[in-house]
Amino acid sequence: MTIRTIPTQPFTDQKPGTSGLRKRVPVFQQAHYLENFVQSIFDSISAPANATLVLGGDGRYYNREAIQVILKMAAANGFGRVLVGKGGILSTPAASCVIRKHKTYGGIILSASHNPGGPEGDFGIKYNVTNGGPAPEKVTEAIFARSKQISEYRILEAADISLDSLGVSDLGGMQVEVIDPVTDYADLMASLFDFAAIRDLLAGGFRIKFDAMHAVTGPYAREILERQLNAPAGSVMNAEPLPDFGNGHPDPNLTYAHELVDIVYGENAPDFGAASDGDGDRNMILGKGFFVTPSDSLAILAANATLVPGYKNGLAGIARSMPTSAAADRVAQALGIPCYETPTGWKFFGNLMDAGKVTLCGEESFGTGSDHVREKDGLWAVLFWLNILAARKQSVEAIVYEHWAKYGRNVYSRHDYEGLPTDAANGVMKHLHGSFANLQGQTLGNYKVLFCDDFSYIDPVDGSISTGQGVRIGFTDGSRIVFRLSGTGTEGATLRIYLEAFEPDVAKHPLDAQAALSELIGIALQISELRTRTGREQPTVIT
Ligand code: G16
Repeated sequence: MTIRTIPTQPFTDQKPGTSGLRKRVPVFQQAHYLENFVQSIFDSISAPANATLVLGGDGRYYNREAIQVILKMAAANGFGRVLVGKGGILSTPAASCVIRKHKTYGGIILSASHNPGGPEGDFGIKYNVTNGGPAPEKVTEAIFARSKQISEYRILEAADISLDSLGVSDLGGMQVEVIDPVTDYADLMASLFDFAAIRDLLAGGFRIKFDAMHAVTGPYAREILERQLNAPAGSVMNAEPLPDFGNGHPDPNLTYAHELVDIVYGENAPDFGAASDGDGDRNMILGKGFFVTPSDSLAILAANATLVPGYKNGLAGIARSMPTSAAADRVAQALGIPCYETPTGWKFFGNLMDAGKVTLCGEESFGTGSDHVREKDGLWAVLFWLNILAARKQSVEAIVYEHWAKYGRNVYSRHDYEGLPTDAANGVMKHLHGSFANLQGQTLGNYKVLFCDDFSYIDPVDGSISTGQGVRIGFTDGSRIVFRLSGTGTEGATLRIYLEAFEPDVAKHPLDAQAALSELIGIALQISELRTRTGREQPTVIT
């Protein structure tokens, strides 16, 4: 087998976004595109000779082809061993778990998360570092810088490796070990949660429905929920991972997980519903005809953490992304523990977890996790909820209402305007930046502006600074509007408006979030001039 050095030209668009490089499949299929980015990773991470890598993805279209390329490039770049999930499958949290458990140098995860797949869909690649978490900005910036200068890459000339049976094979002197993608992860879950109590809950007739959305969590959910916890067969739906996710959009929210939503809001609904996304790191939690916002979910997990064996000694602290509601802050205050506010992106939680400053982290974008791995973790959140439900023996809805009665409710919603012309979306953000001075102190209907700024963050562990992380308009009563451009889309621009108001009065708590936020929604549209600037009348997705 010979190592070939292939001359190449840089691509200018290989800047990783919120979570790795995400592009349409045809972009990745261009000659040298994937190879350039992989070589840029290898050139930037200073891996020692014979280091071990983890490799796997969410099974989407182009996963298998990309894995073969990356294996041959890893062999040509001096790696000693690669642990690859059988069939090329590893969920994002499972990859993080494997990196940590086997103490590998890092890992490459192939996924465009919740974005659709298929020949015309999205593909993605990201590098995770030794702690199992997404590469921090200094690493992704180095990879991007390298991608703009690259002139050659190295690849082994060899036949493809079989990914479909467990075992070790040799690839030009590098060991390729095909591992079961579920075992290490399932073992970790069993070590954190009271499986016996959850088994009793399910044996007692508590019915669950988990929608894997034809994405990567199918095999994980079947093993853990149906085999280990004895949930009846069929409790996991859409369990076969498919390269195009069954033509679906594997994003666990009320719009895209409508098949599950119809079930839990329908007749004879199960007691608990949940869904996960393309790569298994996101989660949506539902009760019977009841939606738990991700922000509330984080707060409720934190408030009930000591009911769960893995967290019985309490939490060191909580972290949430800036646009996530302050519901978790109220719990942290009551528990007397710190709560950190970070920019959007799981990579910002890694330092806080490594330094032992936080145990639980969460984001409004359907992400929740803890220091058990360094990624958000969809099935972990589902098991956490099931453990709480088993311990409290109440419905999801009752637990949420009790929580609101105790802490007050941060009424919350996010309105997404997807696929906007990039110029128009940038124009909205520029207009908002230009309005700061004018908005300051202004009264808008029942609201008075207390502050407006563009969020920036100083990492308390390494002092790194991240600016331009979202426009915040704060009002004197604690309400808030946040505007941000998504960093994960691949077509045009997605503008997100995050709306939050606080309602302490328990008597008003059954209120509908959209109705309660209607005045703030109107203010957001007015001050951003979104409708006139983009020509869009309605958001594409409301969560
Ligand atoms: C990624 C990041 C998350 C982030 C989310 C949304 O999630 O890991 O931290 O909250 O994107 O980002 P944006 O608002 O920029 O689209 P995932 O599940 O796509 O990997």
